[in-house]
Amino acid sequence: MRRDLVVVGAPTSAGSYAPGQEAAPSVLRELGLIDRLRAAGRRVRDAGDGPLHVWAPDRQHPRAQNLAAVVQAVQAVAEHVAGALEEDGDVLVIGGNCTVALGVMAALTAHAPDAGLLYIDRHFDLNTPASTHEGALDWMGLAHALDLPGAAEPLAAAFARRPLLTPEQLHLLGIDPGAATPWEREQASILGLRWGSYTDLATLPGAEAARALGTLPSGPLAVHVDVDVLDFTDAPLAESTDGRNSGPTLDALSEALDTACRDQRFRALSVCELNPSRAAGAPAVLDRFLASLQHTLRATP
Ligand SMILES: [Mn+2]
Repeated sequence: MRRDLVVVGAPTSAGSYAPGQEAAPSVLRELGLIDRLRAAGRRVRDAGDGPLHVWAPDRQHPRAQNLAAVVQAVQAVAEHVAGALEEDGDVLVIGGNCTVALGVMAALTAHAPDAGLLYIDRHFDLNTPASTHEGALDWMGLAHALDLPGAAEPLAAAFARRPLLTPEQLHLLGIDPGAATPWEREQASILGLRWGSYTDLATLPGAEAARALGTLPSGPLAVHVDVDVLDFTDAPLAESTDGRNSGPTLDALSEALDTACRDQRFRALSVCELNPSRAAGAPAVLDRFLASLQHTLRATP
């Protein structure tokens, strides 16, 4: 019997390049997210949403835009997830920006310090306000979790643990090294980060997930998905359109998630960077995505 499932929304695009991702929790709920998870046999509690933050340009802090709102959002996620873990639930977090993974890990490591994170993303998210001029914190999350040089103080110090994570607690899948900045490639190498590529995730999704799970610690497991890992032609869901004709299809990603989220250590899944307006011309993809979540989080083997 699987644990009860607590659903949390993190409707924030504060760390984005533009608005959109803040709408994902409400759009997925409207499309029947909670009922579909219940139909999958889970007992589900909808814990509601954290604070709503819609991206706006931050001209006072151009290289770390909307930092205070990003911190507030991740701290709200941490509180929600801590509450769910206290009642012995599994958690589904619908973002929002990829920074919400920090909130999940803050709660999970407070619960058990040897928690692990499987981070599925086309990007390393190892940038800092010093390494990129773009100022969008949504691809700087892991840099702050690892407290890299140049990290923004309020985000690196947002939780009781600092650094929030060590490299041994992490395994990344779906990475496009060609989309990484030179700083990110250098840091991944210095830290000895374990990662797999978007091509391997596309062709061997189950094996890639199993390989990653084998390297992660024995404590509770969080799985994080940036939907930008998906082939945008197959599944136009992400803020970033970098994935056109590359990366896993939604079916392939589902196979990886099925392996990861059915691991004995599994406690939390976060789904981020989903911009529902990307699917405006192909709305059936949102339904396919919900079907994938329903399958991944189902109660029965
Ligand atoms: Mn990404």
